[in-house]
Amino acid sequence: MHFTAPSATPPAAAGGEPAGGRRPAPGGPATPTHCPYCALQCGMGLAPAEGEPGGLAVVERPEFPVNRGALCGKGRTAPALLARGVRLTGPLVRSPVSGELEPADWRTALDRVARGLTGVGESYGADACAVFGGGGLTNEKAYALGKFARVVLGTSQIDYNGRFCMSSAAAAHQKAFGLDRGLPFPLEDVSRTGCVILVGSNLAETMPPALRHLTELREAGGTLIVVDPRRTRTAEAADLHLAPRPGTDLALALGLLHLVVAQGLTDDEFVAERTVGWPAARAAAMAHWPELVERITGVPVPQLREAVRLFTAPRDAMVLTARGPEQQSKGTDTVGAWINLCLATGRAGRPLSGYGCLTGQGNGQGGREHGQKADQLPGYRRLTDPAAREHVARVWGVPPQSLPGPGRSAYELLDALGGELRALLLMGSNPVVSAPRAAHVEERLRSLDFLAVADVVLSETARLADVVLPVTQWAEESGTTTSLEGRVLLRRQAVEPPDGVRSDLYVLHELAARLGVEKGFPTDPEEVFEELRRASAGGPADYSGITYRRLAEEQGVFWPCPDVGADGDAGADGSGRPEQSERPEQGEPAVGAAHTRHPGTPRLFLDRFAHPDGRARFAAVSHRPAAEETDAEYPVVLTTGRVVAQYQSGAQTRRVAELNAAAPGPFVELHPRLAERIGAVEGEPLVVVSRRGRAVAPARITGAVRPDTVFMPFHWPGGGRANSLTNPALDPTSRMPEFKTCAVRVERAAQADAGPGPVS
Ligand SMILES: Nc1nc2c(c(=O)[nH]1)N[C@H]1C(S)=C(S)[C@@H](COP(=O)(O)OP(=O)(O)OC[C@H]3O[C@@H](n4cnc5c(=O)[nH]c(N)nc54)[C@H](O)[C@@H]3O)O[C@H]1N2
Ligand SMILES: Nc1nc2c(c(=O)[nH]1)N[C@H]1C(S)=C(S)[C@@H](COP(=O)(O)OP(=O)(O)OC[C@H]3O[C@@H](n4cnc5c(=O)[nH]c(N)nc54)[C@H](O)[C@@H]3O)O[C@H]1N2
Ligand code: SF4
Ligand SMILES: [Mo]
Repeated sequence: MHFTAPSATPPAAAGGEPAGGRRPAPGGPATPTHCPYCALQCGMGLAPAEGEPGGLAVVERPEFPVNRGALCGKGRTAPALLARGVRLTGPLVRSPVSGELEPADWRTALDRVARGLTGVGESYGADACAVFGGGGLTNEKAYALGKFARVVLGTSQIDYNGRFCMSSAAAAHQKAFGLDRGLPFPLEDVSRTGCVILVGSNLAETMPPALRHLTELREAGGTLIVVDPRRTRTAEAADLHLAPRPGTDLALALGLLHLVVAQGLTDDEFVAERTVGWPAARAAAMAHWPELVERITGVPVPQLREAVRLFTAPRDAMVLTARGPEQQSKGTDTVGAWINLCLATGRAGRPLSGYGCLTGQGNGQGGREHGQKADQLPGYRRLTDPAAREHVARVWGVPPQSLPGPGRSAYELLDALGGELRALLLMGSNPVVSAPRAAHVEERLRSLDFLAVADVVLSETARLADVVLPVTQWAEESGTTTSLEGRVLLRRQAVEPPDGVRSDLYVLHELAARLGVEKGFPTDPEEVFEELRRASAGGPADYSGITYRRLAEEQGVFWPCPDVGADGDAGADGSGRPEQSERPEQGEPAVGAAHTRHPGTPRLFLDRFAHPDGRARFAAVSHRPAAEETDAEYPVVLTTGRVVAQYQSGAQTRRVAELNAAAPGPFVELHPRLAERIGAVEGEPLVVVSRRGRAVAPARITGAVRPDTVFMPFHWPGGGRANSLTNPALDPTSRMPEFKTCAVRVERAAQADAGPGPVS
């Protein structure tokens, strides 16, 4: 372990460093940066160290307020992926002779990708070329990828894995508040409120350093309620654990609101002054009386009452959701119902109260703001908004009418591969493991005329490609990410990449040139960011007041942060003034002696919500069943999620020895009663069968899961792949697949082998 003591900590944030990155000599000071993995974006330092994996040692950065030096095992071991032998170090091109991926030089590989894309475009039209991005890509990459799709390929067919992540919360945020930022307040506020309801988040495993804020909340006398069908490590830390049947959170939230109304606990003044739509939402909640909700969710009425008591006793309270309630075919309505609870009780729109979504990927927030989502343009602008098209087209130097309209959502895009979509450029995702109904998606990927994958490792999806482009990793390049708090952060280069590796920005630059666009795709991340500032200016997610220099000096900057003439430069659009928008401005521009600088906006909605009338919208929603309910043939509910030592599709973390030792493979978590019924034995293989497919993994018997539910983590490919089973039923608004509930049957492997053949 190369995790060193705080004494090795670099000077605070190293203000005044060259912004774009530097290459320290061994023994030199650490480069302050952020973790390559999840949305917490923990601050860390990277110190040059001979003999360490990747030539770097991770050191603490206690001054960064979100994690205060603490890191989980993934962050601590991240440099292991920089080592040769683990990652890709040269392009691969599929040989027409052997049919295998073989080493090639960059020119050959890029020529091949350009030919693949133009060939399909010429034969089938621009929309036959698709692009798939990732929420792990920096803002600069996400921005450049969206621009590449729309300007160079001229295709409407671009979406990204964030659709599988927080799209339901994003849609609910937009509806309720008129603006979507995961947390409308800094994470630190969580420790100072009175009560937190954490819905379907296993923070103790998915963002371990954040657990500290919940511990502090309880130490200060606040209470924590966790809603999860499993008694997770996070639930263990709660005052109250509600364990609903997966897919029933909507009924649960409505039931709590029913009790709030029945007990006269609504904040009528807040509702009258700051919201719209209460009568319809109230009526919907009144139809969900406690006994009915107990029947749907399995949560006893006394626990519902206790939850309402804890939530309404203190003046301040928060609801935070994560993937549990969101990854459902009714995720948007479900999140809307939880927001209703905040609005009706006046626990929103003021300090230390409100609703937030715990976004997942390293740049899950920024990745959804700058144009890789099917319906969005940079600055969180809508692709269908004529003014937005006009503004972005001007920055891009193209006519607004040349910008394609919205395309397919992630699963719909993957499902259309090999049909209307003939070529795919994929950057920053591994859908063979992570997409719902993965065997079908894998088959669709195989049926493409042309597949190019840019990745740092040879992922399961990269293995299917015609061309694999090896790209640089976080420590080898600079770029910005936007954390779950909406805090824009600078990751700085700490080492040189190996010879055979290029950046994603280089890939897009070279491909654009080959496809006839010589300008507009710089390879320097800071140059891309400068353009992103202009493109985002005046939009909901306004970054125009943020510069690399500022990010190097401050502990990140919360958007919106319009350019108010900071540092003496001209306004972002060159006019000296950012465009006006209907966005609320909570931040007070700091008045300095020499210049003004917008301080960014740590807290949103304090005075008004972002709808034109300043009011929040209640959601008039009612419970509905999951897309697939259990029946005699498939009597058990499957839910899926994560373990602490593996990240996502595992493409990266399965290559890190220490993490693999901690979490070596898939498993099926089941209750002793279910185990007894099917004769399951701890550690022995179980077959889980759904209408989409089957998976085999050892039994893990625990009283921590509901007896009617089994849980599988989704980090592994092959026979234990959870996504062989999952249901691609989509939420009608967000197009989020229902990862969190489907119907399965579970059998002992020996027994299943004797039974009916596999389903497809
Ligand atoms: N170790 C690790 N950390 C990660 C990641 C990782 O892959 N590994 N990924 C990152 C990313 S991209 C994301 S999106 C976040 C995800 O972070 P989380 O949302 O915390 O992760 P999950 O394990 O998917 O789901 C959380 C919990 O939802 C519960 N759940 C399942 N079904 C339901 C339901 O119907 N209702 C409710 N209320 N709960 C339910 C599960 O039992 C699980 O404990 O984690 C981030 N951090
Ligand atoms: N059953 C089930 N399935 C799920 C979920 C669930 O809870 N249950 N959760 C869903 C969620 S929330 C998410 S976010 C998705 C995530 O699933 P994926 O989209 O598969 O996410 P990763 O495994 O992080 O894949 C990222 C890939 O990009 C590569 N990569 C990393 N950084 C870069 C970079 O800078 N450039 C390039 N070109 N490549 C890079 C990595 O090596 C890796 O191969 O999974 C979804 N799938
Ligand atoms: S919690 Fe997330 S950001 Fe922090 S070290 Fe772990 S993976 Fe990295
Ligand atoms: Mo995610």
